[in-house]
Amino acid sequence: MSDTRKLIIVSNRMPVTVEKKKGEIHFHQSAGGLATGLGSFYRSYNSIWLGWSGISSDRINRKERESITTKLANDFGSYPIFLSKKDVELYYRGFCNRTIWPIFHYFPQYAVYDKSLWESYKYVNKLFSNAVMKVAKPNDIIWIHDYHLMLLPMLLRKKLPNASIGFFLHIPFPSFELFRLIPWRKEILNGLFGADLIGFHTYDYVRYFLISAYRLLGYEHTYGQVIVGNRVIKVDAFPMGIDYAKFDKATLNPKVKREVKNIHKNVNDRKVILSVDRLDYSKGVLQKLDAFSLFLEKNPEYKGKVIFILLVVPSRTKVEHYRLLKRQIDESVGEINGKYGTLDWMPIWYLYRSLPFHRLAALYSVSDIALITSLRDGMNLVSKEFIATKRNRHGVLILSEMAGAVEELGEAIIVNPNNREEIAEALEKAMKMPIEEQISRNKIMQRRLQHYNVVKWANDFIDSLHKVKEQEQKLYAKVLTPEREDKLINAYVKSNNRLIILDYDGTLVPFAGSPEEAKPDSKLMKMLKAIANDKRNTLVIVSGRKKETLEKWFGKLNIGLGAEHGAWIKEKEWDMIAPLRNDWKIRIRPILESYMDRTPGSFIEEKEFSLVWHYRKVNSELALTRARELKDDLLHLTTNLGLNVLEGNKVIEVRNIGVNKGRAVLKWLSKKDWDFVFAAGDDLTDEDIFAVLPKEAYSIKVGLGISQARFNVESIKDLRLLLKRFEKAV
Ligand code: ADQ
Repeated sequence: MSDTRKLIIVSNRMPVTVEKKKGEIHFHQSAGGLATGLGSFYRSYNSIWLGWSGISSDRINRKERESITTKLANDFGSYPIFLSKKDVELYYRGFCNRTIWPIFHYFPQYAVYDKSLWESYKYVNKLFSNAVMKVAKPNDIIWIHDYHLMLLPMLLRKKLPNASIGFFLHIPFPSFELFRLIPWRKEILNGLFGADLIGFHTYDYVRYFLISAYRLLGYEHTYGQVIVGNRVIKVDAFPMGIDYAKFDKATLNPKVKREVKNIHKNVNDRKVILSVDRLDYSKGVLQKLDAFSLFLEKNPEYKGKVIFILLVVPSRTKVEHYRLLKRQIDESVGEINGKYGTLDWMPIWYLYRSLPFHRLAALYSVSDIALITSLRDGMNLVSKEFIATKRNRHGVLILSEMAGAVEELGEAIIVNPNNREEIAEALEKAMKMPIEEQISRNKIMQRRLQHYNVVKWANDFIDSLHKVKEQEQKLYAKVLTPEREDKLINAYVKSNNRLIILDYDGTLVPFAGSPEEAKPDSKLMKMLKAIANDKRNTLVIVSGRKKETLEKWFGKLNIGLGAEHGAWIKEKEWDMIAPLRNDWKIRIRPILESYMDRTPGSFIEEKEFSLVWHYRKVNSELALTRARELKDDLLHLTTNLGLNVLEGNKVIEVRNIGVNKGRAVLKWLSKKDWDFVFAAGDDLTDEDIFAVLPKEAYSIKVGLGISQARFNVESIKDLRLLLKRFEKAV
């Protein structure tokens, strides 16, 4: 990084674990996907890592606390957060692992919803926020990891409005139907939206998240970009990679070589199936044991010729479902070994412990098959590590279609973890797969993994974070600041021939459906009247509404009107902009009607020269799908009929080509030599106005977002305050 900003990484656990044994403090590097993944990356930056030390604060005194902090800062570039036994119980074992983990892994039957756990989650997120604030500078880059800290982005955003904040979720983001079960779902989403960039492993998780954001908070997105107030938030997929070179080269390491020899001695020429997982119900360990048993039953010729190495890493042993699972695994292994084992052959070798790298790599290396049957898995790094260790060598990966890794490892044998027959058949297929085929499949996957390794992943994430910030700055560059507003008012005061063009819905009043709900309030009428009565002003309102509605509302004011997006205009009398046809309606109306019938909450509005399908009140996902389908259906027809299909704010409108607000505005623009031109609008249809204005005109988009307008204001309220100044200026 060329600038002096720090990179602050925040995760539940630091890459170092602190332990107290027999009164002495020990430090050791933690295992686990994240620590392994980021380890190589974060050292290359001017960075600091914040996280829980792993030791409960009740077990250490103040002096120990200080010495731990100093040692971590000096030797590991880390800053510890101390949690009490109670915090760990309620926050970590509680809300994180009894509420979020089961819901996000599609185990709602295991989830508990308990206010005291939620309160603790909020409290610990605040502790993290306080800790970050002790080290952070206003413009630092902060990268927050995983489901333990989903409230942290917003807590930090409130204190550091200019910081670049990224969030990455390592576990799946569930479908809306699951996510909505959590009583505090909105608070969680709001917490995440404090980040500038929200990253997931796969595009599916991105979609699920965006749907939840839309349904729960009403946030819409364009290509994964969400605008909230004056902020731009990007949501995107970054499939986490591994430290490829480390695994690729592992078999050259003498320690690994020795270990490989050892294993070979014990295995003889038997085939080895390997299973590596943390102890977790989401990993489908029981399912693979069951499938292995079925495989032996169906293929008795493999009895005595295959060994299943089951490596299970202890995890969350104090949470009840994990303890139960451990018992079930023990029983299942015992049963299978009891049923099939002989005096000189034990089908399953079961290890329940963590292993040092060289032993894990040796296991990857000697195994013929890796069997991964996660019921849900954010990514699954084990599958990638296995493939990386197999450079130029054979080995077959059997991978669950429920693991995020499947997106990149399509050459593996893909299985549904709930289908025991399919897994048993996959084992058989893997056993029989020709060596050349194994190598050629692996090569394709290796190229991919080598290219998008963990460093590239991390760099990609940070680069995207910078880009979002730049984009936000660009949008912000157009915001009508007080200084710019003063200049505009100055120009207004000095001019004598002013043209003021205003859109109506979404610009002067909030969107509403019926004319009754949307009619102008008395304050607005008073202001428009005052502006119109100034002899130097020509005020025009151009709207998509029918001419009858505009006439009713504004007919008595001394202003120009454009109705139906400019199909009709009124200076003194209403007039058609050009000879227009509407005989096409007979063909288009039945199509819109069929959509209306199948889409509860939608309705059709008929204007003289257009037909509009409104879907504001339709269930949001259905609305998006239907709107897309309808546009596709219409596009085929409308080109031949000389029609245009236009998407407005929750409407799709069909009308004659050549009718648009810009064309109507040209009528007024060409009338005089104006010395002040002003236009304000909010949606796509107003872009046609902005497009025809002279360069020096003051064009304003209400709301942030990409626009041809020169300036943005944040809200209708801001625009009305500005217009109020027109009224007041003399
Ligand atoms: P995990 O659920 O921990 O990670 P995984 O992605 O497989 O799952 O990572 C496990 C890591 O632990 C691997 O790097 C592996 O090498 C290591 N490991 C496994 N067994 C070991 C053993 N016996 N001894 C030592 N090390 C061992 C979470 C999500 C995943 C996501 C990762 C990263 O649940 O879906 O892939 O984060 O984002």
